[in-house]
Order: sequence, then structure tokens, then C-alpha cells
Amino acid sequence: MKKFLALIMACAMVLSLAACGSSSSSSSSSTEESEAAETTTVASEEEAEETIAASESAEDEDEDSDSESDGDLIVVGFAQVGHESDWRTASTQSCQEVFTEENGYDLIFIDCDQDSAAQLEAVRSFIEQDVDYIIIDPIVSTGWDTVLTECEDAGIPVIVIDRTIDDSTNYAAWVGSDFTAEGLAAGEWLNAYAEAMGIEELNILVIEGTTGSSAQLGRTEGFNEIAEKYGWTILDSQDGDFTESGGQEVMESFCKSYEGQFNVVICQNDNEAFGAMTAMDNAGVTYGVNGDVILISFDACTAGLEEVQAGNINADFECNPLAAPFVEEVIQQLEAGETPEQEVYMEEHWYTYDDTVSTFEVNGETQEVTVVTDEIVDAQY
Ligand code: GZL
Repeated sequence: MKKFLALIMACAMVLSLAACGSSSSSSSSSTEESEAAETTTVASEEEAEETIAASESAEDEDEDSDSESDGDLIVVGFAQVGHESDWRTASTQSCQEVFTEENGYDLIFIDCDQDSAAQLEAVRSFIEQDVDYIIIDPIVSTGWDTVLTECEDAGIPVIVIDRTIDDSTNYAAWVGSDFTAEGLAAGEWLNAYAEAMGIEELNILVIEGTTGSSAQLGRTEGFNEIAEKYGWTILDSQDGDFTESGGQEVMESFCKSYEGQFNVVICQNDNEAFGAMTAMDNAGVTYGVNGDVILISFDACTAGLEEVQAGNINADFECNPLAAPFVEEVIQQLEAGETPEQEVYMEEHWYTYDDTVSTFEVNGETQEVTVVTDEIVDAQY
């Protein structure tokens, strides 16, 4: 508004000075007159520009003061994967509990419903809104370079949470999990468990997470490395999209195609495991600590640990969704002009029904397992 008034004033000034110029030079020749008018006109334009500049800085001061009067809220845009799993729900809640107005934030949350195009659109909408920070949990790990450059050009720092971006490092920090380590741990635990149980041949079916997500890529890479190391047979692997319905659909198909041929099912998250359990129940396939099939899962959400405690899931490899407090630390460091760590890894545990395998090795490093108790279930996310 202030800028508009200044423009009116400036135009009025230009008109009055131009009129003055013509009247003050009315006695001079027409050339002199036009030169004077031009000089005056230039002067008046300069003065007009100075007036507009003065109003702009006043406007900026006002805007600054306005934003200060808004209580210095830090505006954070969060482009979340979707709402596909218990893990995702916990991740979203973690952010909504940290980035609150009383904590000094204005959180703009967009659930991208596992749609990569929608997620890029969400990030661009944050740029248009000129937010202070952008948090991205990337549905898939590629296709990010262009939009991250747009964020950089707009001067908006990006923090990546949970899944990774593999085609750009143009962001301030990443807070998440080592998915390959999770896959390696699942494989080495399975080897130790099979040895302890006297199971010599493992025929494995895998229900993978969303194809192209770093969680799917990492867990698959890690587990397949161990399967190759011990010469296991992976009969099939299909995408269950990290959902319960996806897990059930894939397992129904597996029960038909591989009836009587498999003794291990790997689900890349708990919700897929819940769906697989339903499908195996319907097909009369027994699983878990007293069943014909060893069932392994990832995430270790509360409901997943309840199934471990009940003996239905043999082992659950945790992926911690509660990253928001660490993301806030990154934002506070950036606010203070500090340079945050580029990578922050979440702490995770490997949960089992009992201590048949109490420890195992991954690449020479001893891994502890945690037997699930009521206290652990009650404390889980
Ligand atoms: C992993 C996360 C995955 C979870 C799933 O960090 O991205 O996505 O394992 C979730 O439950 O859907």
C-alpha cells in the first residue's frame, strides 16, 4: 500500500516538476526549454526514483516489522510422502508436535499421497510462498536436482528427512536411517537364527517397499548381499508399496504361485507384514516362532512389536520415524548461521521374540538383539 502511495506522489512530483520546468523555462528558447525540461524531467525522474526507493525501504522496514510483529514465526513447508503406514503416521505426528506456533514455527504440511509429481508441486508451492525452510521426505530417490536448484535460487534451505535423495546433494542436511544396514542386519540375523534352529535350506519370498524409494533400495541391497553370501534362494520379490493392502495382495499371489515352496517371508515394513499375515491365514500357511514360515519385518512400530511379542513376527528391524527434533536442531543451527552436520543417523534396534539369537555379526561388528517386552511395546512409537 505504501509503495502505491509513493508511486502516486512520485508521479505527481514528475508532473509538477515537469510543469515547473516548462514554466521556469518559459522565458528560454524552445531548445533550452526542452533541455531544461529534460534536465528537470531527468531530475524529477531521479527524485521520483528516490521517492519510490525511499518508500520501498519504508515498505521493507514495515514488512520486516510486520514479520517481527508476527512474532518471528519460522515458516516451514513439509512435503511428506503420504499416509501409507503406521511409520508414516508417527513421522508426521513427530513433525506436527515439534513445529508448533508455541515453539516458534508456522508449519505448512502437504501429504503427497505417494505421488512424486505432487511432491515436486508441493515443494514449488513452498517456493512461491517464500517459506523459510523446506523439509522433504522424498517418495523416490531421483528426480530432485532441478527443484532443489530452484530452492537454492530462492534462497530457501532444504532439509531431507528419512528417505534419501540420490541425484543431488543440494540440501542443508539429511536426518534418517541407514536402510542398507537394516537389510544387512535382517540377513545376518536370519542366518544366525536358521543355524540355531537347524534349518539348512532357506527359500525366501520378499515383499518390497515402494519401488525406487531409498528404503526399498537399501533394504533390498543389504538383504540380497547376505542372501548371495550364504547361497539362499530368493524365489520372488514384488512391490507391496509399504501398505497393508499391498502386502496382502502380494502374499495372496505368492501363496498361489509358490505353495509349499517357501519357508521365509521378508516384508519391508510392518504394514505389509500385517497384510501378509492375513493372506497366509487365509491360505492356511503357518508363520512365526511356531509356524512353517519365518516372518521378518522392518519399522518395529508398536503394532509390529505386538506381533513380535505374540510370536507372529520372528524379528522386526527398527526404522526410527521420530526425526523431527533433530530436524529442528538443524534449523536452529542454520538460524544461528552455523553449518549443520550433513548427515544425522537415527538410533535403531533389532527386536526379536526371544533370545534364540542374542547377538550376531554384521561385517565384523557385533549386533545386539532386544527381546520385546510389555515395557518396550508401551514405549514404542
Ligand atoms: C523408511 C520409511 C518407510 C517405512 C515405511 O524410512 O520411508 O516408508 O519403512 C514407510 O513404513 O511407508
